[in-house]
Amino acid sequence: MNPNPVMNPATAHMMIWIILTFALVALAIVGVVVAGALRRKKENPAQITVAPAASDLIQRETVRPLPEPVLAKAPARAPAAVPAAAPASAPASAHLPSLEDEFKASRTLGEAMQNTEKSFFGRLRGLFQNETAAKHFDEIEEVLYTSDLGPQTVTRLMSKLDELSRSDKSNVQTLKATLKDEFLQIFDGAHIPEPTGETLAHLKTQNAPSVWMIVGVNGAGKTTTIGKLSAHLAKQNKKVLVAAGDTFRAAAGSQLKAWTERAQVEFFSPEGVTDPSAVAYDAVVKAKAQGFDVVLIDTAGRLHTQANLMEELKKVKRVMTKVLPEAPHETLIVLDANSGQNALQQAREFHQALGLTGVVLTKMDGTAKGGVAVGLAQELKIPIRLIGIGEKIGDLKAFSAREFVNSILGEEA
Ligand SMILES: Nc1nc2c(ncn2[C@@H]2O[C@H](COP(=O)(O)OP(=O)(O)O)[C@@H](O)[C@H]2O)c(=O)[nH]1
Ligand SMILES: [Mg+2]
Repeated sequence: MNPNPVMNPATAHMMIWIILTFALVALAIVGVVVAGALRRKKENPAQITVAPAASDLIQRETVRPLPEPVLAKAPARAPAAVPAAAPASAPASAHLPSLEDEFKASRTLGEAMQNTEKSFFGRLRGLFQNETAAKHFDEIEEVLYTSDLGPQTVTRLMSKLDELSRSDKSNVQTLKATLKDEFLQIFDGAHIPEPTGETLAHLKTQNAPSVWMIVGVNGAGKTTTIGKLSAHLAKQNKKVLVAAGDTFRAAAGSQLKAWTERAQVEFFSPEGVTDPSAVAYDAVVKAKAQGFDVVLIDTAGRLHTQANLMEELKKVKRVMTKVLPEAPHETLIVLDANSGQNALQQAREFHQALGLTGVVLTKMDGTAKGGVAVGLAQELKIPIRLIGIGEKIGDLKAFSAREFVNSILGEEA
């Protein structure tokens, strides 16, 4: 008789096989499902990383490089991270020198012009450094005629040299002294006083507010100059308002804002106002009401046509007189020293339309030209007030005719 009344051994064996088979099939199904799910995750990670992808996008937007080339450079871009009240140890500002250091590190005109050996100045300097006299007269003549001084200036200088006696013409020191004297007289004729002390010279800051309108073609250096100028004025404890009057180019406002943050002065760009005259008008109203010392007004350098630009600028100038009859106290044209005789032409046109009170000559560092400084004084009698000698905030100097002439001729100041 079978001791197990429930199941005989053959049936039990079969049952075990059936259970094992089911378990294997179940395992296989689970395996296929898991593998499928893993593959889907791999192909489409966004399904499982929605939040990081969004924050990534925001971050990318924040660090997108600003469109203006100048903003890619240290002085203009970094200020956003350096608010006036930032602690000195703020890590974002660690790579930026302090304004004080930048001012201290800025060069003299002579140093900035060291790299201009091939320029008109460099060639003239070279002639006077080498005292083998005899053929000097001809060489000077050649250098002058191939310079960007402009024909009127060259004629004036040459006729002065021609007056010299035969022996004087072969004396390097006499030639040099004669040219020096004539250059200085040309600058005197344009009423360019020598700067005194630390101030950026002879610009009208005695009215409160003093309104300075900055004009010139695109790329000449208007916005950069305003940035440098505002820092200089702030250093002299002037309360400065910078108005974003170049409403034509989208990037112009942000470039200017970055400079004002670096210079730690107030930026004025009313939301949604696209008319530059309205910006200028409102800026002067604000400056008057809030006791600002100086208002700097940036302007567009190009509109649809040159005639449009001039009309627009005339209007900007006109509307300000409704708030302050004598405004703008200075209308300064910014000219790129590299543009040679074109700079003279630009100055002529702007002067005719706006009545300029002075010139800011930029990029004197490393220019192969620069003789235009003399041409401006000789032909237009517009005083050169400031010179730009680099892209740093301290690279703006009061123009000194004496220093300029000395560096042309390779003399110590
Ligand atoms: N080397 C040098 N570059 C300058 C000087 N002034 C301006 N720049 C550069 O000239 C370019 C145009 O300047 P920007 O101020 O935007 O000109 P804007 O169009 O007249 O406002 C920028 O890349 C500036 O960094 C200067 O004195 N020296
Ligand atoms: Mg600009």
